[in-house]
Amino acid sequence: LFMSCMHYFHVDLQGEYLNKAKISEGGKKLRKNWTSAWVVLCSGELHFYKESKQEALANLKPGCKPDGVNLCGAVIEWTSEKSSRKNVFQITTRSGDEFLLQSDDYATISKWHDAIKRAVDRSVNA
Ligand code: I3P
Repeated sequence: LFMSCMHYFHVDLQGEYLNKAKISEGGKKLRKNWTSAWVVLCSGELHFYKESKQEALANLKPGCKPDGVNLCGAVIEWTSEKSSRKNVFQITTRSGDEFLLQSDDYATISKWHDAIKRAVDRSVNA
C-alpha cells in the first residue's frame, strides 16, 4: 500500500517527523501551537498524523485519507518573519489555511519544501 502511494506521483514523499504549526484557518488567525507531526505527501495532498508511524502507515491507502491539506493552488514560501525558529516555510492553501513547517535540519526541511512546491506546480499544471 505504501509503495503504491509513493509511486502514484513521483513527487510524493514518505513520512517524516516535522514541526508543524497551523497559524490560520479560513483566513482567521489562530494561536500558534508547534507540535511534532508525521507528515506524508501523497497524490497532491499533505497529511499530518499525530499518532505513531505505524498508524500513519496503516491509514495510508491508495488514494490516501480524504482529509488531507489540498495543495492545489497553494502558495509555498520560506519565511523568517513568522517564527523565531530557523528553517521555516509557510503553506497558504486556497481556502485560507496557513501552516508553518520547520525542522532544525536544513536538508530535511528543504527536501520537504521542494517536494511540496513540486506537488503544487503539478496540481496547477494538471
Ligand atoms: C508562542 C510560542 C511560540 C512562538 C510564538 C509565541 O507563545 O512561544 O513558540 O512561536 O511567537 O507567541 P504562546 O505559547 O504563549 O502562545 P515561535 O517559536 O515560532 O517563535 P509569535 O507570537 O512571534 O508567533
